Amino acid sequence: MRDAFVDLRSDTVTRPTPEMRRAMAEAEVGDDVYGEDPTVRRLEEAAAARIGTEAALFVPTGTMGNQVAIHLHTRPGCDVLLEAESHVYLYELGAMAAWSGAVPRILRGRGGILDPSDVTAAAAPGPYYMARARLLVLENTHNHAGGVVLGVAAKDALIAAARSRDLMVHLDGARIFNAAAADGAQASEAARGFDSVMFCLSKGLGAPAGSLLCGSADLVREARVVRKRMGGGMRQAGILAAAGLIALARNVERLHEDHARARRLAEALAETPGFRIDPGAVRTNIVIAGVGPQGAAERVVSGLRELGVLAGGMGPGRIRFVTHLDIGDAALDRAIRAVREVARGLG
Ligand code: TLP
Repeated sequence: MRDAFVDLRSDTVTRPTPEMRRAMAEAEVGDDVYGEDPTVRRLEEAAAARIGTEAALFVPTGTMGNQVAIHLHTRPGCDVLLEAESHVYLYELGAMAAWSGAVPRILRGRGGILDPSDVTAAAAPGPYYMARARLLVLENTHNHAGGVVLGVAAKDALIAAARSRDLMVHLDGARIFNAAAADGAQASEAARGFDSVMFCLSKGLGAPAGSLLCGSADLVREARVVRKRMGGGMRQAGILAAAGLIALARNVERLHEDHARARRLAEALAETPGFRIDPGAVRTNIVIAGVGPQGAAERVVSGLRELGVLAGGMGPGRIRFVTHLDIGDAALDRAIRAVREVARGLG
């Protein structure tokens, strides 16, 4: 039934490929809480190799990966610096406060990218009775800003600013492979310098579930304890890890195809009356267009749905389209036709 739709709400909506399903069916498994699942081990090793860290830990979701890291890098009562529209702040339901007693201190970036001088200013040493930041969290690509890429040089400058104030640095790299592909870099370069990096298998890489928290062997040893405490100790998780291994092996090098389709969609939107977007700014698989006037976003989303195309509302006056493994050229053409038809109705 859902196959009747062109689903551009998120890259999380992909279904496992036949190859993934076969691998899942045949996966060698064991109890991962006892450290006995060979497929999970293989996935963790493959992830650490890709990201360039000593070790990695398989976690059920990106949110859990971020929160395990935040828990390890903070103490109750300390501040965490993060961008105002970051996923950790907007979509993780105050988890850093709930799990770790940490307090978010939001900094406003430009198009999702923080200015290093804002980091140094926010974490300037003060008297003992003033709020103290311990951690900086960055996001690459930046989802809410429209799949914005934090380039390697800008990332290095932010990490240097954080180090100058003795901050730890975590990367929400849910879409780090999209960022690296668009930047012409390796994921390990995009990941270099962080104390911990989380990336998701369940987004552009097309796996049904799962994320990895990557870092030093010591960090991952501690992370395993926190994951269990948060209820994330999965048992025969090799069933999921098997799909993740296929995702890493097959679906990293193809991400530029999603980016090209996203750009094509952005160009079509730019030419359609009623939509506002700079297609040149679309470098990865997320396309966020402005629509006006007030209330138009909901009308566009429901109009598209009637034409068999699913997009996501992103706050007042903004719509998000995300390309992914299950969106080929024909599906994209259908989405573009639907956008044009809905725009005619907006008048
Ligand atoms: N993003 C989802 C929604 O929650 C918005 C999506 O459809 O894009 N970091 C980033 C940058 C994310 O975009 C997401 C999910 C996560 C973390 C959380 O991953 P999960 O959903 O696995 O907890």
